[in-house]
Amino acid sequence: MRDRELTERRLDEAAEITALLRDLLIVRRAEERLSAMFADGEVPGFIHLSIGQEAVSVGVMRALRVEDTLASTHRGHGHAIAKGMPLEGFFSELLAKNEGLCRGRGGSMHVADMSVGMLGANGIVGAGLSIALGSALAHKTLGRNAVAVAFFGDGALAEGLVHECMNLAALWKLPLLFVCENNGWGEFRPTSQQLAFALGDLASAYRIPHRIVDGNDVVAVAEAAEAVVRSIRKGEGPAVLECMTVRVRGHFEGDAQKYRDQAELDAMTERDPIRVVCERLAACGVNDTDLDGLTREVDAVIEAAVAAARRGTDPDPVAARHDVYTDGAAA
Ligand SMILES: Cc1ncc(C[n+]2csc(CCOP(=O)(O)OP(=O)(O)O)c2C)c(N)n1
Ligand SMILES: [Mg+2]
Repeated sequence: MRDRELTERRLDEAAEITALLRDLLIVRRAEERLSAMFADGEVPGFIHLSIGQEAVSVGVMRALRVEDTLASTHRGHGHAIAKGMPLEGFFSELLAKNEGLCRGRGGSMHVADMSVGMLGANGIVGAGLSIALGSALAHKTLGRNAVAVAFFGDGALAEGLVHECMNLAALWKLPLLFVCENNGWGEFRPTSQQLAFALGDLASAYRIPHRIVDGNDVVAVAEAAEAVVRSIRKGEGPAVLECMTVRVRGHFEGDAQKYRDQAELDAMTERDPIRVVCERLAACGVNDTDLDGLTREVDAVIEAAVAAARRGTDPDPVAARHDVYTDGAAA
């Protein structure tokens, strides 16, 4: 009987981990698709890919509900997709189509979807923190049992806004989770050359609990996120989750990364989140994960979204002035 219970528990765990793997693949393959479309000149503007960092988005989102909100960064595709933004609206937005979730006006760095609590990517480093802080204040003031999440990179730690937001979140005991994606880089320099302190020390200065986790292990991120989100929901105030991860691609798509060591680039495959999750599955006794089959299934979903986005309509240049000026009637 006990053996059967153990086997069932292991199967449940394997099914949960396989669902996380699928979510990782959706983010990975969507960004790889975008990368190819960008190289073909199909995506206007700049894109920054989160390839290698997907376990942070997927793991944190596992702990969130639809009413929870998040503010993102310039590297925000994973946050958007993992929070539940429909892929068709996402690709339409990235292709600047009228059918995009922001009617093509936001693009990669300002993609948003209020209906799933995704308050927006952000081209201004650190700016998402104050948006998440405001959202957390709204959750608390309106008595919603919801949590706001501020995603930011280690490069943002040098911004004054991070300090202001930590102070207010702690002072007002807001339901705010700070998630730092620490990939060791800020643009073209290691952040060790940009920062005089560690995030844990900063959090303790504001008396905010800080937890550090392997950001390439989606199971570890999901477990840590569930624990901290539970305490935030209970009204215990903000928390910081620092996810140690790896930026696989250049700062922006097209950056040749001549400033990085080949050894560092080679070591990244060892810690690839998809590889790590397959190891997790093997530890549960699942050695026959059909990664190719799962990838094909995910690719079909992505391809359908891309095809629908391509059928979308281009905005009329005259519409550039819409939503900017009023007609004066209200003045
Ligand atoms: C306020 C502000 N300062 C500088 C920049 C230029 N900039 C863009 S990304 C970046 C580094 C961001 O590093 P990090 O926050 O670690 O994110 P990562 O790119 O590693 O994901 C900088 C300095 C900016 N966009 N906004
Ligand atoms: Mg960084």
